[in-house]
Amino acid sequence: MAEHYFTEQAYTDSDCKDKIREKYGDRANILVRKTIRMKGLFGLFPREGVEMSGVLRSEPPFRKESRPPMDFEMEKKKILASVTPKPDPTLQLVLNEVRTIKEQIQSVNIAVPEADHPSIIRIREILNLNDFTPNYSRNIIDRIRKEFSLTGLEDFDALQDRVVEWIGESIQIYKEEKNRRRPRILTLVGPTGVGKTTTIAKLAAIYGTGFAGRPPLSVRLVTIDNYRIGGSYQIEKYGGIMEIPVSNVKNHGELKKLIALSAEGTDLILIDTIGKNPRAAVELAEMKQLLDACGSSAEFYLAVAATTKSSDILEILMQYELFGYRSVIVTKIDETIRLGSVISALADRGKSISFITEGQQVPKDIQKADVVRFLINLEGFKINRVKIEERFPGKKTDYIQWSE
Ligand SMILES: Nc1nc2c(ncn2[C@@H]2O[C@H](COP(=O)(O)OP(=O)(O)OP(=O)(O)O)[C@@H](O)[C@H]2O)c(=O)[nH]1
Ligand SMILES: [Mg+2]
Repeated sequence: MAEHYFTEQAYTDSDCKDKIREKYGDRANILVRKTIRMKGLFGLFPREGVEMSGVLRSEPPFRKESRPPMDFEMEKKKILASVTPKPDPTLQLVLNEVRTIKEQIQSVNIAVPEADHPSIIRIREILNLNDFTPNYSRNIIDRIRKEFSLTGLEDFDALQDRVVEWIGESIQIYKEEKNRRRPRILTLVGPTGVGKTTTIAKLAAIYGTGFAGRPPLSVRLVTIDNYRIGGSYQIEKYGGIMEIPVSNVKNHGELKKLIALSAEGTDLILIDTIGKNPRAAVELAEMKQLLDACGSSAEFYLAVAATTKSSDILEILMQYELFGYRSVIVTKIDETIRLGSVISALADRGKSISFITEGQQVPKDIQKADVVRFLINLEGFKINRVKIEERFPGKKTDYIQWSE
């Protein structure tokens, strides 16, 4: 947009403004006003006057329909004349002033990033060390900026205690709902190799064998793994050792029949499924169709390995949504020191955690999910265990609650 500059002088402000309006109409934008000495009558008796300078906004573009015929050569000349600097010293001065004003306006509009306090830098480093997602870390840092004063930031221990607390608050623990229906049906779904079968075996041992002084429940194991050679072998072996019956079903009808037959005398049916690539949407839908035979009271849990990177976890959480899973079982916690990715991904999607598994041993390496367990595993923070145990008291309840 071509711009012109103007400078006008008069004895008074209003005269000067009138002059400008008369000459340039609404296009004039006065930017600078100066008091000057003006020559009086016959060049004698100088008196005070004003000088106003500014820019002329270019004419509003013509609307297409009302555009008058134009002499393009004339227009071109006019535009060229308007952009060619004139060797006028006053104009040069005005130009300089306009430039200064422009710079001032820009410096106000562009937010200069404030230098971070060393405590904030340190917290950011610790969050990175734990593989928290950039989005999760940004939220924490924003919250620090909002809630901590400069003096507050000086006390690093207090700051990190607070950050650990916020992380703890972002971990949702699954609240077991009391279930009167028997048999209770628990189905584990999830990607390949995350530890579904091992987890099913751990749960079967805990509930079905009177583990840790618990009265044994009547448990039945079910596998739908007929596609892979030896697919059902692993779970059948576990069942054999624990003396827990294992059924191998091939389709929707067989599963439905089995559940109907177990209606009497069975407390818990644990269903092991086949690991699926979360991108294999058709296969997931077929498996879902088979598992629909469990009925609407069946509880689905999604197993996710703690070693998975956060963007993959987000995709898994989404692709398995069709199973309507209640909660997530985080497996292989023992295989990573960076729990940030799983914490951030689950927090991002608002998913709760029901169990964690922390090793290959059946049934020892499974725990009911607990915030403290995640927090004490964080790297780089000095964890005040007494404080966090007070803040996040783990429920010392049974793994699965049964109402009497
Ligand atoms: N370190 C560690 N290894 C585990 C854990 N849970 C399972 N594993 C191991 O992970 C491997 C795969 O476990 P599976 O239980 O067969 O996994 P899956 O999800 O049933 O696998 P698919 O049926 O092939 O999808 C085995 O070697 C298990 O011993 C755990 O919590 N920690
Ligand atoms: Mg398996």
